[in-house]
Amino acid sequence: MKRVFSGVQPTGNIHLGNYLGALRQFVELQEEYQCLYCIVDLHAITVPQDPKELRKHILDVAALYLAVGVDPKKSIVFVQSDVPGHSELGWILTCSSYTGELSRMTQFKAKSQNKASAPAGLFTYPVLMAADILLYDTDVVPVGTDQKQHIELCRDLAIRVNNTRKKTFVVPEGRYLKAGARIMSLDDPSKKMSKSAENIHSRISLLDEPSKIKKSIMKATTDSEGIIRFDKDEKPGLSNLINIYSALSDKTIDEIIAMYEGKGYGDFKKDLVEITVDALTPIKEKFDEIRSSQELIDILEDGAEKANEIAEKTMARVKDNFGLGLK
Ligand code: ATP
Ligand code: LTN
Repeated sequence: MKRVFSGVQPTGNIHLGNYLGALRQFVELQEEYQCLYCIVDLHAITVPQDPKELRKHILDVAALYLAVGVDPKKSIVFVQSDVPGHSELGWILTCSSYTGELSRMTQFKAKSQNKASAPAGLFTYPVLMAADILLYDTDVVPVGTDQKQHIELCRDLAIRVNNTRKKTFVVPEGRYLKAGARIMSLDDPSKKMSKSAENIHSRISLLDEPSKIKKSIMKATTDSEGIIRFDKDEKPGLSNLINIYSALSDKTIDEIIAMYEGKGYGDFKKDLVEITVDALTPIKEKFDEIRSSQELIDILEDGAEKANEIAEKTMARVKDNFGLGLK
């Protein structure tokens, strides 16, 4: 069976962009692949984190994985720092990476902008991500399109090691959804919807109350033309909302445009509120049921054990091919 790996950072505010860009694919893929879904806490500490909050967010993401439909009987769900192989392989791959290629990563450039000096972890972040993926001989990595450059780096590193040593790694492919691959911020459609944006109305978090969802959608930036049509350049705000509508309703963009011919933004937004609330209510209910349960801890412990078993085999092969250790 081919293998899938993906991860989400436990940094709070998991939003509709994370859901439509990544989490929704996780559920689809578990029928056909052996899937590993990780809560990447080592990535989260590339920026300062409060320890208590970090622990809380780890369990939040784990519960959200299950709430959106990840099935622990089919998939391995675990916390990154519970498997030492991630850090170990991260270092080994750091030694096969170049500062030039890491300096070109747009996420690093964005996060270190205007700073005289940036945390080294932010710089090597994509190498740890490559380690996450290569540790499990992953074939497919479902992510949002914002991660494309990181996936390419991971492939480059795998190919580089394979070419300079014995074949060590499986070279993975990224998997990006078309609809919802990039959900934009509701208050500024030139930016991606983000966990860290200050304005809470810039995003819809998966656990938002209906009243908050309504407020954020009704406030969302559109334009003054008043005609419902899809045009990313001229009408980025409305096009983003149409995109969300399409992803949550399984209607095509053309069908949606036809439905709203002659209608105003108010009608469209009201329906979008309803569709969003209907999609998120069952997720929130399941989340509330599982978040404080012992079952959640048991699932993560069991997941770590299974992940470790796979990781240890890869690490033995990697160490052997690099000549590390005694055996
Ligand atoms: P942020 O910038 O919001 O802090 P992130 O990219 O750091 O988010 P992660 O938790 O690491 O967030 O991302 C989890 C997954 O969600 C990744 O696969 C990422 O590609 C995807 N994702 C994040 N933001 C969006 C978005 N606006 N649209 C689509 N997918 C997204
Ligand atoms: N960098 C990703 C999160 C992430 C990831 C991974 C995704 C860390 N390791 C491995 C896929 C595979 C992000 O910020 N979205």
